Amino acid sequence: MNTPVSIRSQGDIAIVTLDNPPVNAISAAVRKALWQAVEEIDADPNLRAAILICQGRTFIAGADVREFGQTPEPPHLPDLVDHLEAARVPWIAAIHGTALGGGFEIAMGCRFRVAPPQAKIGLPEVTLGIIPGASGTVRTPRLAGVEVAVDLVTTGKPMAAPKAHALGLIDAVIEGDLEAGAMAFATEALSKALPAPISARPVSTMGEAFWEAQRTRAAKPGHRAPLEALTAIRRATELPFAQAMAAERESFLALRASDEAAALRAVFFAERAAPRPEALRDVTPRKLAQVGVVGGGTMGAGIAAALRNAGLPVVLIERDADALERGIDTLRRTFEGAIKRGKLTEAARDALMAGVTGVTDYAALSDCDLVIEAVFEKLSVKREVFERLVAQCRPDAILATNTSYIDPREIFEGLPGAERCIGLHFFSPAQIMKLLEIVPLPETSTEVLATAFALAKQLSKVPVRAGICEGFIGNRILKRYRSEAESLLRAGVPIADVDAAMRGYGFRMGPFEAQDLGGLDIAYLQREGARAAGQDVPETLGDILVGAGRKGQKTGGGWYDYSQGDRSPRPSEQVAELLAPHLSKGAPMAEAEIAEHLVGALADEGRAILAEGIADRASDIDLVEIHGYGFPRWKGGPMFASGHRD
Ligand code: T1G
Ligand code: NAD
Repeated sequence: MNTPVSIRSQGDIAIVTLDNPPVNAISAAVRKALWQAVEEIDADPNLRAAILICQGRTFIAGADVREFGQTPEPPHLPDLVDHLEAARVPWIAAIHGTALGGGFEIAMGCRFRVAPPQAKIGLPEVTLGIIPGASGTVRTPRLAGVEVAVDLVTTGKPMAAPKAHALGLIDAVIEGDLEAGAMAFATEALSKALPAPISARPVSTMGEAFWEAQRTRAAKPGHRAPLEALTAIRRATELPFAQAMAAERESFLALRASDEAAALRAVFFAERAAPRPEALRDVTPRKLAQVGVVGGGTMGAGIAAALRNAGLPVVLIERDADALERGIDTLRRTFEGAIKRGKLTEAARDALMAGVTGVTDYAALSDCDLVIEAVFEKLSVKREVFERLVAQCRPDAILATNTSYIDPREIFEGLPGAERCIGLHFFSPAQIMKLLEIVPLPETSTEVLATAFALAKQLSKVPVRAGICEGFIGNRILKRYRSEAESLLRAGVPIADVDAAMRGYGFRMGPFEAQDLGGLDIAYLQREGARAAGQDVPETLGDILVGAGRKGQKTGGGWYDYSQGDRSPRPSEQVAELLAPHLSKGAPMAEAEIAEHLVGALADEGRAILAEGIADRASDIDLVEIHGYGFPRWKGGPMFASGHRD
């Protein structure tokens, strides 16, 4: 029979190798095989220790997410972890890649954990809407203390091996060959008294103030898992081990069947399907050795930073020396921000900047494989840029525009080589936001399209194909969202109630607060442009505010008033007066009803977008909303939340 586990021995140490591609997820077959391995090794009196090591790109990535909808088959994971811990011989987990969720729980069933410096450990269950279900909330505080456990379990963020070592989560960081290092560690460990199994170690209790502070920090509206995780850790500090385990299991099983877990699983799989559209399966993307960026403003500098972070050399071109200096400065400030947040060293910043060539002469773009244009949002400016690009770039170089609204067919119209032209719509700040809308022209070749998807993967972005329409997928839905939010105001719902309702739903900001932050003038200018072009665009409430000079926080007020240096919104008397003639006196609306109304509008527009073929799948629309517009991930996106599944 084909088993995912093989055992060999070296002297008195067994080496147990798990091989279950692609990520050694713990399926029922893996649980059975590991259980069996414990028994076999215990039955061999010549063996004194066992090393658990994995094949492939990573140690165990956790429970098999694909089995979550099914009835779990024995042996159950918590029992397997106990079985490992109670084995006659001590086990040593040799962790490469990532030990996540059930993978780290198995490692905690082992008496020791060792890992190379690049490895990571983590308990990401909350990101799947569940809590650890095999002692993560109960063993972690016994292993490394309550604070460390709370951090790992409630944020779900992975932790690098050196930090995990410093905090006591792993026992040694191994340089060089992992198996050889683990063997040496095992031999040394066998010469000393063994530490107590984790379940037998003491755990400290924390006061009410600690738990209260943690609840406040971890709470996210409508997201149960982080608070349940906190409760489970608290129980682990107050109840005996076995009782805490039983309670953890109960909570885990209840959450596994919850709406938020279903939503987060759907997003998990949608994100992994997105970079590989079925239609491009057999198309080989082109290699990109050098990328040009035209325009070093907000977007151009951000795009250049994203490209550099992925290791691509960049040629940044601006219209004159002054603008170039500003662009290079913006780019450098982006990296300074990362240094301040402790994410980048100064040496790394210097290396990133050294890979940027700033120019004002288009001839410098002649070697680029791809050029991304991010100049002013004006058709004539963009057309002029592309005329120069066509003259200076290689005839096969891919030419991309970052336009938000302009029809890319108009931008490229009449230029030779439309098969190499494409829209690449990044979001601001481009080095941080995960979404990339990929907008092919009718003529774009599949090779160019596949290269755009491959670039997204290289930049760690979530790519979504969007068809051509005003605003593509995201900004088209945003327009509908804002217009529906205004229609609620017209019906008499107060501005602050709409924002509070959307925050209560899980957005970080409501639609009006978000406009005040980003500025009301951008959408206003876009509407004005459409009006100037003869389109019938009715006056919005936002137009009235811009007309009165209220463009958002940057002008001291938009939908709300702001005091200088303070970003907290205060209801505005001036706004009340300006809008009064346009608002009716309606009955108050409950927050849930407001949210339902607005999410329903997002999904309605999404359905129209699907029907027109602007998006390929409902889950793509959900990814756009989650990664570009702050839709709460645990609600799955507007399509998922409205019951629309692919
Ligand atoms: N189950 C099933 N399939 C998984 C999987 C998992 N846990 N993790 C990844 N895959 C698939 C994925 O769908 C893709 O498949 C392929 O593996 C490569 O993934 C009891 C209940 C490990 C860091 O949340 O974070 O344990 O699309 O493209 O970039 O307490 O995968 O190729 O067919 O992401 O190299 C907790 C999730 C589970 C880990 C590798 N574990 N995985 O990244 O590859 S809950 C997680 C990851 C749990 C216990 C609880 C990453 C990775 P396909 P990839 P990668
Ligand atoms: P911006 O005004 O900050 O930057 C534009 C830059 O282009 C300026 O630095 C300008 O000097 C430069 N430029 C103008 N003409 C040029 C030329 N001929 N050659 C070289 N450089 C030239 O604008 P932005 O916000 O970065 O927007 C750029 C594009 O990205 C627009 O099409 C916009 O719609 C789109 N976009 C913006 C956002 C956003 O949130 N700001 C998001 C997505 C897409």
